[in-house]
Amino acid sequence: GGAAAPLRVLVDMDGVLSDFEGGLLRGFVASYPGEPHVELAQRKGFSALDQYRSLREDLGEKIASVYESPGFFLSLQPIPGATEAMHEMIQMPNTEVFICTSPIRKYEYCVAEKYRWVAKHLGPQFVERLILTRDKTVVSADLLFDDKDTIKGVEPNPSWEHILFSCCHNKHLKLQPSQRRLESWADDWKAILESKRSK
Ligand code: T3P
Repeated sequence: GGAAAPLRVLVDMDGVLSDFEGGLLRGFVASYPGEPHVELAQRKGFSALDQYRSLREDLGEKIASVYESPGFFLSLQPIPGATEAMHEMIQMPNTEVFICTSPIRKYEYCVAEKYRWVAKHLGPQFVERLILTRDKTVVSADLLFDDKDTIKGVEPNPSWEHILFSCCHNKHLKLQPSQRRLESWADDWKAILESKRSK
């Protein structure tokens, strides 16, 4: 047969490459030491905003002030194994890797800091491969690694298979039998890539 088509992989940023939840909790406790907080083991649901708001109404704007602050996105720590996995993935033959991330609605600091974070932790070859979009369903690929449980947009049938990347807020979720997870970057992400290659 002819040459197999390259495999195209999208990797989300917050919760998959960068530790949004860890940085958010640390920033909240530092800024609001007297206020109650949600331990990472108690996080449930993708939106930290919703969980803090339901803990107490006014905590919503306080948690939002943390991730809307200048420096927040740039200061996030890499998820363990993430930078190593990305460097390994981009070297693989017949493999096209992109980072696909959604900026927050208050985009002023977030957008520039996402670029700077990728330059700092992954390098210029990944800055070339950074996609910022609020709608990931219109981006075509074979795979999307993302910690968000439900990824919706204008395209009802996205081309990618969503692999749920485990994170504190989605650990408890029971997946459909057809859905797959990557527990961490120590888990077998290469086997997931291989399972999608055209033979
Ligand atoms: P990403 O697409 O890289 O996962 O919502 C915009 C971005 O901010 C998105 O980035 C996810 C992240 N985010 C959270 O992870 N949790 C939240 O509670 C909020 C408000 C944003």
